[in-house]
Amino acid sequence: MEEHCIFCQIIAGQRPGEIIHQDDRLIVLRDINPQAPTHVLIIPREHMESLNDAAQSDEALLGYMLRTAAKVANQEGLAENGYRVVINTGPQAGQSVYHLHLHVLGGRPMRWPPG
Ligand code: DGP
Repeated sequence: MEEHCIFCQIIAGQRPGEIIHQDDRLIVLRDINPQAPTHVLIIPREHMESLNDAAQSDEALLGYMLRTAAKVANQEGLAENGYRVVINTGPQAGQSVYHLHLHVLGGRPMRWPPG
């Protein structure tokens, strides 16, 4: 746990958060500032600053995060119309919380390319 990390604090129960699913490897949290009708975050319990820090030993975890994204999207009723999975990495991509997380967004039409 990183003491000053918002997501580590939520995982540790030191900060409130709407957690809709959790297990031994990750939590699924509703985003506090949703950018779509459904906007959830898939967050590994282990602190890792960004995708850049993922090692070969994290490959199973990364795959599990993606599969969880699909499962949650289905549970949220997004499977038919579609949804988007995003990992912002670094300042130009708009990463604001430096604890790896995956966004799952859906419930409205989306444009490409993203802004
Ligand atoms: P990113 O910009 O890709 O690093 O995404 C960080 C997301 O985390 C952003 O969409 C807002 C969300 N967020 C920041 N602080 C909190 C918080 O305290 N609680 C929750 N639920 N979400 C947060």
